[in-house]
Amino acid sequence: MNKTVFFGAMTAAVTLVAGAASATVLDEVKARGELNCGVSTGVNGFSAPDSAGEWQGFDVAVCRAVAAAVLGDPKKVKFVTTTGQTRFTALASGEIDMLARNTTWTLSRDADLKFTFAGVNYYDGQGFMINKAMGVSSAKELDGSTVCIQTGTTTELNLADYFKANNMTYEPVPIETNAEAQQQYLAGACDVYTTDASGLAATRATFADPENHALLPEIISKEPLGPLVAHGDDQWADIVRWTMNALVAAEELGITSANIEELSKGTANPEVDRMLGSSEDDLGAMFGLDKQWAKRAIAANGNYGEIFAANIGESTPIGLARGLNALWTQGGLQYSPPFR
Ligand SMILES: N[C@@H](CCC(=O)N[C@@H](CS)C(=O)NCC(=O)O)C(=O)O
Repeated sequence: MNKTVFFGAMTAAVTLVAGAASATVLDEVKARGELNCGVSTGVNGFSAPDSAGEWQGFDVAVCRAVAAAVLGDPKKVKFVTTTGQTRFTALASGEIDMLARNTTWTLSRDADLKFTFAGVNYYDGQGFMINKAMGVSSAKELDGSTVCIQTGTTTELNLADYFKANNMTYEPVPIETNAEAQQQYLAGACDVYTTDASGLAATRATFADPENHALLPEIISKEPLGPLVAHGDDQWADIVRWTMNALVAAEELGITSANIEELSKGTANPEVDRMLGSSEDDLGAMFGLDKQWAKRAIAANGNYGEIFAANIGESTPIGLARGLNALWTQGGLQYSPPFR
């Protein structure tokens, strides 16, 4: 074999192997016709089935936006329930294409477990809930208490750090799901329930007597929560990241579910036109989607602010203020890089 033929054959072989190994997540999702999205087993307002069995919530909306962008239909999602313990195996094994379940972005989840966080859809921190009858007004008074705590979480680790740093002890009551935590806490099996403050607010909102339970003022950690995908497929990570960015950018640019149809006919704002697919630029083609991907993602549940207000905002029983999750233009941290 002469040199040229040999190298030609080598190149062909390498291309073949690379081709076989590179069925992308996007290809798989399209071929399946459904997005496998990992959610929690149930946190009111974030991800839980409604009375008709339809999944609803702030995290569920991220799954639906991605399905709308990729498959053209926000309903083409299979919701796969995961616990704090099972969520990472489900993602690493490919059982789910993405995880959208109040998961904190940490160094070890990134570098050791090998996941890519697509961004932060809720800036949170860990808090404590107690029954007011306990007569405690600060976490510093919790020495010797029993604490319900979900396993496989950052919550467990922060709790240990906080009590150690404050020279206090506690008795953990390990639990698997939020429903179990709620049950145990209400039954008095633990004095305190600790988790992300948003989760505490969501849980308390389902109690028959929310007024008898207090969230203590201390927030003991940073819990930047967001959706994640497995390492190894940057195109897929980009799609999830930019779908999230589209929701935030839409709020900043004033694109809402009410006006998106009208705006997508063309506006005086070139960035809006690029996002909604009415300009010459084809951003979607850069990661294997069409020109209307972002329009569909936004139309699925509205912009970030609409999703927040409808599921967990101040007019819902959960009653969360925007706080750190306000847009950067309103003093918060929600900020999308430019669409260009
Ligand atoms: N953000 C923390 C904690 C997340 C967590 O497990 N939260 C609980 C309490 S809100 C939860 O989602 N439970 C829902 C379930 O058990 O399905 C982490 O990533 O480790």
